[in-house]
Amino acid sequence: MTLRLGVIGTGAIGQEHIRRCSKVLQGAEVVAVSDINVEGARAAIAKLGLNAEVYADGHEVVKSGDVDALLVTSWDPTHEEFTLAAIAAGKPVFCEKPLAMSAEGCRRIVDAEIKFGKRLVQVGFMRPYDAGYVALKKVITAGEIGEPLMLHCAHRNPTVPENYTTDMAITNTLIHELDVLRWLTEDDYKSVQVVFPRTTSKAHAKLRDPQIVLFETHKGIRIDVEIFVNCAYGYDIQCEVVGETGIAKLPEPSSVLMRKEAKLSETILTDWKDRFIDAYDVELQAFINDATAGQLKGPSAWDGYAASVAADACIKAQNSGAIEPVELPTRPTFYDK
Ligand code: NAD
Ligand code: NAI
Ligand code: ISE
Repeated sequence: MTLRLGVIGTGAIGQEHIRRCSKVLQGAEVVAVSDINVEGARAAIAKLGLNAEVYADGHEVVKSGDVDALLVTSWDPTHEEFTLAAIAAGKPVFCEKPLAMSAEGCRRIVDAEIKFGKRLVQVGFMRPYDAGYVALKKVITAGEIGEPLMLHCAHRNPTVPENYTTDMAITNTLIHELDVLRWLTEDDYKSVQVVFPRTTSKAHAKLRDPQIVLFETHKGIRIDVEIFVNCAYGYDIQCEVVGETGIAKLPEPSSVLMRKEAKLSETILTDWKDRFIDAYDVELQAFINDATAGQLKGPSAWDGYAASVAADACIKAQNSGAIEPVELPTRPTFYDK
């Protein structure tokens, strides 16, 4: 059976996901697309030689009788609306991160999904599908460095557009760490503080960059994450776990070591599309397989909610300068594995 996909949002990642679902992965075809920029949507499918229907309104994609499942790849503030519409239509939905702009919005999705009675939502947290993070978790779980005590992480982008604001460093960027570090440590956040170093001259007026986010978890692990989205030199994701008996570090993406012009060098990637290209393939193939089988298993609406509960506390901490509690309610049994 071929899963017929409708894609809402044909920007950067929408085009990437349309390409991989049509040309790389098995078991799916893109039959409908939509974007508020209708010409952009048309160009996106023409570029790939696809014969998908183009709709002016994402809700038409959700309702279309030709569409079995949805990919929501539009701007962050639109995710909640389209995910709720997919649940109301009883269709599986892969929603890019963040699931919604606040914990409250994510909770509405969780409640709607529970009311429907079956998992319909997978959130686009791809790092748990990345071979490097999987290898790192294996080392920790095997007890090779003892119990984790501290994590030092960095999320660096070379540059961001002018509409990127200080809170988006949390909701749009740190949200990946907020999810993957829960998964990696099998722990939840207890409190958070945000401190601002000297701001880079490369940041636009509405952005304080870089930021350092400091967490304590329930087990007492201390985590520092540097978010630096105008770092200029590349797209660089770092994660170092300090344990009782050793240190484990996220592997660097492989690259050729060059000796040239009196320099020893390796290339650093500059684009998120390339850094996690394999992980996106694996996460979406899993979504296609699981949606076809009628049982989603990837990052859930609850994971999206848990990340947003922490994100809300981070934004509060950005504004207060104080240590803010992170209060995650008990997970409903509906989300037990
Ligand atoms: P983008 O701006 O390039 O593309 C977004 C597209 O959505 C635009 O074409 C826009 O016109 C369209 N859009 C906005 N509102 C819409 C609506 N209501 N209906 C239909 N289309 C709508 O952005 P992007 O870089 O592709 O990011 C899209 C989403 O993907 C964001 O939520 C972002 O957080 C997420 N993302 C995730 C990753 C990741 O690593 N997991 C990477 C990039 C982007
Ligand atoms: P983008 O700006 O390139 O694309 C967003 C698209 O959504 C645009 O084409 C825009 O026209 C469209 N759009 C906005 N509102 C819409 C609406 N109401 N209806 C239909 N289309 C609408 O942004 P990008 O980088 O593709 O990001 C899109 C989403 O993907 C974001 O939520 C972002 O957080 C997420 N993302 C995830 C990544 C990941 O690694 N998982 C990486 C990059 C983005
Ligand atoms: C983007 O939306 C992503 O999700 C990327 O993975 C992240 O590195 C970047 O900061 C976001 O803007």
